[in-house]
Amino acid sequence: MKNDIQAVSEATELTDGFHLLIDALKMNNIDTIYGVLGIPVTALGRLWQAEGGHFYSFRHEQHAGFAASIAGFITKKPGICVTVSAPGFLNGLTALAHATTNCFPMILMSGSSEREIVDLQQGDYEEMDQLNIARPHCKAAFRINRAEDIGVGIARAIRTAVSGRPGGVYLDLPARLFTQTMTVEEGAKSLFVPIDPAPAQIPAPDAVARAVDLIKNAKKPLILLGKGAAYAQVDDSIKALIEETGIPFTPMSMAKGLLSDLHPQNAAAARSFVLPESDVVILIGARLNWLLAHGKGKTWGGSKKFVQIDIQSNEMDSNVQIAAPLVGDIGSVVAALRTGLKGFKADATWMSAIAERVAGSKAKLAPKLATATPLMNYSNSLGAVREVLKAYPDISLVNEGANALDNCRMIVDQYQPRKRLDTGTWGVMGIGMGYCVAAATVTGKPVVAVEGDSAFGFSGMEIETLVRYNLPVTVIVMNNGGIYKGDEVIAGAKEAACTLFTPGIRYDKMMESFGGQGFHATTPEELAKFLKQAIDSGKPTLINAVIDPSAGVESGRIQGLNIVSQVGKKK
Ligand code: FYN
Ligand code: ADP
Ligand code: MG
Repeated sequence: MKNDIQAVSEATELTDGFHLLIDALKMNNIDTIYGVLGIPVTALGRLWQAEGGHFYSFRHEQHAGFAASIAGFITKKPGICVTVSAPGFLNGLTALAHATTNCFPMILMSGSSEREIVDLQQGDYEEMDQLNIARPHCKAAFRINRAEDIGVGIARAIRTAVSGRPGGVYLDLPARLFTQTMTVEEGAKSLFVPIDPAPAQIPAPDAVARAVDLIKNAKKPLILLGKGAAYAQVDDSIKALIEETGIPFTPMSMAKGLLSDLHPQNAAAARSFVLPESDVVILIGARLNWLLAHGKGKTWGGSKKFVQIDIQSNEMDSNVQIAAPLVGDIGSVVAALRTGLKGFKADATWMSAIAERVAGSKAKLAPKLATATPLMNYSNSLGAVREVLKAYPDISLVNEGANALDNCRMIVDQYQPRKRLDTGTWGVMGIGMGYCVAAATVTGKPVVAVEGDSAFGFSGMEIETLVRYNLPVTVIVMNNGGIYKGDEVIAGAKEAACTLFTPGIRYDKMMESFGGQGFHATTPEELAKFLKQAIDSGKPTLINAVIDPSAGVESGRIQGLNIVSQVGKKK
């Protein structure tokens, strides 16, 4: 019996949907697919690999999807995720929605069943109207029905994902498409590469003048860097704007490292001082959403004027009035601002007041990081991690959890752009192992994941994927035995408290059973030693870091969002 590969290569004059799809992706400089295979896309994976493409195969589609989403963030090229129909598609859809919400370019390609049967609801194998289900969760959803449309379908998907505000695109691939044939010559003619898929968007000169005027008259200007600024890959130009003007900056979580956290103008350690105290805030690729208290309230203090740089025009005024909207791509807008602000220097007394607060916060934090406790807590364990990672400025740090997330963001410094990869706009748990696979394969550099034990559980099975591809990933599970805390007792509960896991789990043994390295760390010294050893070995490793079950606080630093019942509470 001939397999698909032999059959097609013998019929040299014909090509088919499988091959056209592969050719279209390759000519667009896409070399990696993340996915889970099965009906009707298995042969696509086989052919892709046979033709030299990378295929990273996962145990669950959601993690393949998260991998694709973060690959998009790191590279500015759409990350590609391939799934089977109905359930596989739905599993991937969470990641597509996540990519869209976070403004990461990604394309989810799912095989789908026969439309004639699906549309009449006649009960096909994995019957589902995938195209319509995907629509609200992405920038655009397309279906390619004919082999001759594959070229235009891929071009449209790529342009949609990367142009303007980046986001997720769904591409529906009916099973029948893959086996449709065309002559090789016609097929080649039908494929093309989109010209300038993410065109520059130059800001209007009067908009720039308005912003320059506002900034020049500010007494206490502040630059707020969001993950859009990190995504834009104009690191040098943003750094120059900050250094030339002397304006202090504070990064949002995934913008940490765009300028080193140790940069003298970094105001992150004085966040609760600079946000209310500043008078003009320049948002670069950051939205005034929940993570920024919607630009109002006590987080921001009294009157404030915002300059906002964003490629999406209707992001302006989403929460409060924007005094100087700068609609355009960050590269073009920052260049225009630098020209307009030439010679301007922010008041040095403002910067020195901030520097004093920063030094104070750091001095307050330092002893907590170095104080030993009978069982590790978040401060001393992450203090140890911070010290080790100083020697590895180019590792990617994946981070999720509640306390594990908030403490790691505060304690562990970042030195290079796009190296901190975390839960993002949704605060989603489950990004962990998918992000690790993508970060390792895209950068070719080591990855360290700091994972809450609850967060790790969402993607834990994917450590087999890390082992299978022998990726240089070290996963630290901050094991306190529960969600938030591991010692909760609920009076009157029939079962163990609903926030608890089995006490004393050995996640390191799980890694060993798959063939990776496992370590069990009970002190900051052990954690530091194993972490260094793991990174240097380049082998997939899991460190089970035993954290005091009573350490941690409800919902980390966003307690205010975790509402509690007031019924029966004493006034
Ligand atoms: C920061 N800080 C520091 C330092 N860096 N102190 C000392 N040294 C250093 N290097 C201080 C900073 O000034 C803050 O203190 C505090 O540490 C926290 O800093 P952060 O993280 O910048 O500020 P904050 O208020 O926590 O940030 C708000 C936030 C962020 C909403 C943007 O918390 C965030 O990204 N949250 C995501 C949460 C999430 O998604 N969780 C997942 C779901 S968990 P003060 O200045 O004193 O305030 C489900 O339960
Ligand atoms: P954070 O969560 O770090 O604050 P957000 O995800 O809220 O960041 O905001 C990122 C913003 O960056 C989005 O509004 C998006 O439209 C914008 N953006 C992304 N890429 C670019 C770019 N190249 N030029 C301009 N704006 C961009
Ligand atoms: Mg926990």
